[in-house]
Amino acid sequence: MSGSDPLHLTVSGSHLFFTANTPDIGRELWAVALAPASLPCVGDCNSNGHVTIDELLEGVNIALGNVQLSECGSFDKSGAGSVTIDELLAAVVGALSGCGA
Ligand SMILES: [Ca+2]
Repeated sequence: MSGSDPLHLTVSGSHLFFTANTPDIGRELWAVALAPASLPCVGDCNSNGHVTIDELLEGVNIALGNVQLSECGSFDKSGAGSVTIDELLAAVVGALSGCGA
């Protein structure tokens, strides 16, 4: 996509929308479906596509330092080596409204 100058990247639902230039048509709107695996599923320790209460508790314990991050690395969305409040909230949202597959 070099030289196509993609702009206006916006994620809405399960799609990424953006505009890009093509030599034939000029700037037009594109939409790319995001694969389920690319959606964040923070806190899904066993990678089954669901965040459960016990997984949330695991994340809280990691944040408190009671449990090693290696017990559930999927809480560390930012890759910073720790679990932060926003990552716990992301896990809660995943538990309430679903995530991943
Ligand atoms: Ca799970």
